[in-house]
Amino acid sequence: MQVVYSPAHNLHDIGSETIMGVAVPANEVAERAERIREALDADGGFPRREPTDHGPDPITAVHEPGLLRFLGDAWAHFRRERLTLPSLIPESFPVRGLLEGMPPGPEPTAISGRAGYWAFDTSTPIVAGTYAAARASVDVALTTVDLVLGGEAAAYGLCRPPGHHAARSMYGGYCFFNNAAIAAEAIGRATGEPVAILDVDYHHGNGSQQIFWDRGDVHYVSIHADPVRQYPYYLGFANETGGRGGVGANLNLPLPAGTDDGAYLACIDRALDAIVARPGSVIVVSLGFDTYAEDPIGDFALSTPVYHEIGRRVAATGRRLVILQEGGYHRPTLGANARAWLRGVEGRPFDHLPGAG
Ligand code: Q9C
Ligand code: ZN
Repeated sequence: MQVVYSPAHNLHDIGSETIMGVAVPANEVAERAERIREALDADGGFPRREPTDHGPDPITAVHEPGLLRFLGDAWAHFRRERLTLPSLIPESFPVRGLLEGMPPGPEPTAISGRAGYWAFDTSTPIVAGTYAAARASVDVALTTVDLVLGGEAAAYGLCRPPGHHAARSMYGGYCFFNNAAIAAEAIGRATGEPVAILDVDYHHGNGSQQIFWDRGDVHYVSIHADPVRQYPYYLGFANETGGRGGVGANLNLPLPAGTDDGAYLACIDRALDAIVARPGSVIVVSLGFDTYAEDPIGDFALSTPVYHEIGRRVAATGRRLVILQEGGYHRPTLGANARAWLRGVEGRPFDHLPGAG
């Protein structure tokens, strides 16, 4: 299987994030993508290429142009205002209660206010190279789409930063542009067919859900930690099934803490049954390994071998697969887990790497 990877992800080089206002070592770090790249290179069965530049139009096909403008300009603006802070993190947000009963105002002119206007959390720092890395991550996704529309049965885009928390007009959750949504939109436009997104990151992909909420031509199906106990908290419940033209085209399958291989596989079968019940020939997979037992921010209990079986079952739908990396933060096992998943897709045997997973 071909792999698309860009070294530009390294430009999004963040040392810390904040958890409830306190600086802690970042989870979403460059080492994640490097570990996966190294494991796939070592396998020998994953030829790798760099992305081609697809320009801004596929981004504004799903995102508000103001978000693209903000992210493109945020670091330069930040440097003009506050030269001493290591990264741009907002501290004030136009939340529901602040604006209640009143019309929203304009985008502020100060950088802190601008960041709060476009962000929804404080765990997504912007640094000097964030925009270049986020743009390259989109190009990775779109180049993966090109491979599949060009005839590959499946291809893998090693996207970093991830994307599924980014909504039409909002970044956050370590995500800036929604790579999977941009890919799904591009596939729909190129093929004229409905597209499915299967989101198996540990977290609900609130951004992907929001972008396609009203649309029946993109079917969003997500398996994730129940938002009553886990980020992103305010979306991802089972009763969210889509609005207007998208009624019935959104399926959330929230799961409890401790979910193990068997329970997860049963849920995968439900998700795949829902996907194949609708027309379409391509599935965009939002692939996260934060479902792994040892993930530092997740509470599921999946093993490395089950990723091979999940990949096998997803491929058994017979649909073409655009597989895009989202989260997963247990760095020592990311390579083995990605390799297992992708080998499962290809029907190659699982083979356990000593000392990993
Ligand atoms: N206690 C993805 O997996 N909150 N994003 C972290 C940790 C943000 C996860 C809090 C989690 C975002 C793509
Ligand atoms: Zn996640």
